[in-house]
Amino acid sequence: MNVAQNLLLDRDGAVATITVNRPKVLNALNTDTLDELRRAILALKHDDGVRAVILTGAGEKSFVAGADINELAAQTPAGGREHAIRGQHVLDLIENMGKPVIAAINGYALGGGCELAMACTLRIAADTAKLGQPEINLGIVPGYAGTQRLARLVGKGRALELLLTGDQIGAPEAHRLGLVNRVVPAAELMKESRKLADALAAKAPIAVRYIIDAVNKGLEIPFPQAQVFEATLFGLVASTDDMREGTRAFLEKRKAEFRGR
Ligand code: CO8
Repeated sequence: MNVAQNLLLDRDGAVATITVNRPKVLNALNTDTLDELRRAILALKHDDGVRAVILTGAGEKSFVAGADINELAAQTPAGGREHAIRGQHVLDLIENMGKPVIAAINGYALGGGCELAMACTLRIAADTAKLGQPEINLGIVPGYAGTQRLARLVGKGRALELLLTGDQIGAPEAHRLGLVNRVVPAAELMKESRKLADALAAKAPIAVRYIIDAVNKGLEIPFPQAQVFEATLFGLVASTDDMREGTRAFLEKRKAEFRGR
């Protein structure tokens, strides 16, 4: 289904797939694409039938090769700040949509593309993928929170090396650094992403949402408060049918059927 000019949206059961569809410019994110992405994520967030999302790029060459440099080249200081804030907002929505979003990195994930992948819950890379933050080579800094998410994902020293050299790294190196969760043969990327999405879609949706929340929010507040936050979420899940179903299914030696209630 075509939901927008620059995105494809496919829905199969509980799994939705968003494909950034500007292959002629290696799926670079222009303002319209970011806005379409924002609307698609909000729609999927509020659709109870969707339990996991896969995000990928059209074609075999690129996931997303960054923000659209045509737009960046014409940017004013005030416009640049607004553009960065708008992009950060969209990536925040992805990170905190409360459902697992799997980045299926099918090629270049550079600059804003790497930032987009980092905002996803999990990252599976094709063995042919290349990742990096090349902004420094354009005389700019990342603007979609790449300096922040990269340092949190791979540590300060490794993040500074990638950010300051602007070097592209291959999928195996990205895996070694912890920048991607898994590397698979390119031909199996979508199959493996779907397998993982199906597995996550079968989990208890409220518990999934709380785990994502606990990790995302917990990392930004002092540890003792984060523990209280976790304990509160633990108490909240005790009110769900899914908790009763999950524990009963274990005791009855059967597979749990979670309903998100
Ligand atoms: N923006 C616009 N067009 C692009 C982009 C891009 N990011 N990347 C590639 N393209 C276009 C090329 O211009 C080319 O167009 P054309 O066919 O009209 O010449 C087409 O895509 C194919 O690209 P190449 O011919 O360059 O393909 P190659 O295989 O030779 O090279 C590369 C592939 C290495 C990926 C190369 O295209 C490249 O280096 N691209 C730019 C990567 C980059 O620097 N990305 C970071 C951009 S900056 C950014 O993302 C900041 C994010 C935060 C912004 C905050 C808001 C202010």
